[in-house]
Amino acid sequence: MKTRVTELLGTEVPIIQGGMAWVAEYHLAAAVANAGGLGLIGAASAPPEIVREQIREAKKLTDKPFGVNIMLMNPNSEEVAKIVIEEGIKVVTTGAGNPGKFIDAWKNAGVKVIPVVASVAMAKMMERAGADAVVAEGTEAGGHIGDITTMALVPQVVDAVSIPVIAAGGIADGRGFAAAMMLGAEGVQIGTRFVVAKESIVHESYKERLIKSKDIDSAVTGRKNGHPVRQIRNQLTREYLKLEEEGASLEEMEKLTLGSLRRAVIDGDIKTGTVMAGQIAGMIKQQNTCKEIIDDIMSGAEKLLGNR
Ligand code: TUI
Repeated sequence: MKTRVTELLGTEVPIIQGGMAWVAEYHLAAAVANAGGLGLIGAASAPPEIVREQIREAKKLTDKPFGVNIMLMNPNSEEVAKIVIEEGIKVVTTGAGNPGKFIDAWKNAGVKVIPVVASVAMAKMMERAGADAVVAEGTEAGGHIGDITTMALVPQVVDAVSIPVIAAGGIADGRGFAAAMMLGAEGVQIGTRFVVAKESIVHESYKERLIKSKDIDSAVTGRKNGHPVRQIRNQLTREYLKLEEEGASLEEMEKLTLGSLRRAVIDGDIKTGTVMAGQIAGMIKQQNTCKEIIDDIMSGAEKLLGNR
């Protein structure tokens, strides 16, 4: 399937992988790239030199295009922004903030820039700043989220900008892909289903928790402090939400979340760790390879949409 997104990215299919903190490391990014999508290394809060290493390792595993996701709340994001240029990365996606101050430097270096946005206003601002496409991410997504659902956000962003729109949040199969296309998107970003990919280095306990999860199993922490994060409900979210309710200080809440994503993803502590996942986790029933995931999404979508 060819769209402006496959043209922009040089991929076989218009599917990009979410730039998930701790999860989106080079094995996953290379596996998605080799399967025909856009793999991404999630820089998250990693030290800049680790990001450079990750990029170099991914290059050893694939000759297909892959990108880097820059999490803008990371105080090191300026250094990471330079590293992607030095390493010849062709595509950058950004999350959790406004990448405006980096866009000119990336464009001058020939890097395609795809900010993740959660509102029409942000999408328009990014188009004006020179973005090549936007990911419109609905509140169904895992991790740090906005307020608007994918169903309401995507068509409003499509109407507001001329650059291609990639839909994200709540998409994990061919039906979701086809629905996104019907809303005017020209590609999708998939996170949660790739967490459970066979090539994903995520701890088995985390993957099994997602496979076991139901539609209503996620909770959103941090609504009060302005950093809402969707994750699977567990001991951590119950304690965190109780503190939030009681009006506890940020420091108290940070004690719970310090290192909590690593604890879940690497150590498999799904009780006191942060088990980020989207609302679509309830639909994921098994581990598959990235190639099986992408082929399943595309064949399901093509049955619904016809060959394009
Ligand atoms: O960024 C994400 N998802 C993430 S980042 C992340 S790391 C993290 N860990 C713990 C606490 C908080 C973050 C985990 N998941 N998705 C893309 C996304 N971006 N969703 C929403 C936004 C967003 C929000 C505000 C984009 C722009 C924005 O603009 C605010 C501004 O600066 O104007």
